Amino acid sequence: MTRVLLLGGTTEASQLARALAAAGIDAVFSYAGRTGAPVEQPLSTRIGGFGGPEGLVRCLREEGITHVVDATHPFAARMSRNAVEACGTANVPLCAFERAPWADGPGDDWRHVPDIAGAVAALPDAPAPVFLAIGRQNLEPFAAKPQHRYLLRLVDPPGDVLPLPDTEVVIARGPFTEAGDAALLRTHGIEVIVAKNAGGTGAKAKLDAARALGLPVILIDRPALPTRRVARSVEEVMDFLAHPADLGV
Ligand code: 3Y8
Ligand code: NAP
Repeated sequence: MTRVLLLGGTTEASQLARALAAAGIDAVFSYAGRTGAPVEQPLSTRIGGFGGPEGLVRCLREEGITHVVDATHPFAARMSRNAVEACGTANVPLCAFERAPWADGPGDDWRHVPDIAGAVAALPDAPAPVFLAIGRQNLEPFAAKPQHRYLLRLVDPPGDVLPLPDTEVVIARGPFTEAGDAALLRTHGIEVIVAKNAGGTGAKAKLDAARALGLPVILIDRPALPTRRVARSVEEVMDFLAHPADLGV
């Protein structure tokens, strides 16, 4: 009997949750518990960490999970690595549901950097208004360049003190629109944007707005992940659920 653990937190995960519910497939949706009020899902939902790979193995066994779909964000690297390890240990088939990275096109002025440190290094030395659109978890390294006025967009109000001296905070939850992001960039006189190469549609608006306004983007590459089966569509995930034995790695 199929019972799926869906590691969520992205647009694709929510899309897949709707498809699994519509197909009447038994599934558990999992959030890390990063935000105060995550979007409701049409599946039974658990919130919080598993307690590392060992905790995930216990969950797989106790919940009788037959398949795991890792639909977490490309930058949720620890979760993805733990899923590969735990599914190997528990011998449970795993498939990632992942969106392709964004690729620059005509009119884009993107500077690709390998990681957060690379993004800090790529920022100019002269003070500038910067839209730091990477969320809340990776702000500390930017304290190395305190001279900039940082516009931050966070899902929830920042409880603790922010590590940057000159910030303006916007509380908003995506998905965002190009018009809305263009207005945000203009209102704050933004001269450079820092973003993760998240892929997908929910965070792309700021890149489209940057192109329209002729602004440079410092784009952070995704962290490397272990080899695992990857699906690029709901149909491919459904095929994995029907035929988990196929390699398709
Ligand atoms: C908790 C669940 C859905 C999922 C929607 C997607 C799109 C909107 C755009 C900007 C970039 C950013 C951030 C972002 C987007 C989607 C998706 C996406 C980027 C929620 C959600 C959870 C999170 C966690 C949160 C992180 C933060 C990152 C904000 C829910 C809303 C910057 C990533 O305060 C914190 O601690 C927030 C942490 C991880 C990155 C960071 O390091 O701070 N997402 N985002 C999930 C959980 O608990 O398991 O609250 O409903 C989901 C979504 N956020 O169902 O429609 O699919 O990517 N999320 C980035 O891309 O750089 C915002 O502002 O332009
Ligand atoms: P991460 O750094 O890869 O994971 C850190 C720990 O958080 C994991 O080891 C695990 O804890 C727990 N965790 C992460 N995702 C989980 C999930 N879906 N269900 C249960 N536990 C989870 O993760 P992150 O980058 O903070 O991302 C957390 C959540 O936000 C994920 O759902 C992700 O899809 C979503 N998200 C992240 C980003 C981003 O930019 N990173 C963007 C959009 C959405 P244990 O070790 O205790 O098991």
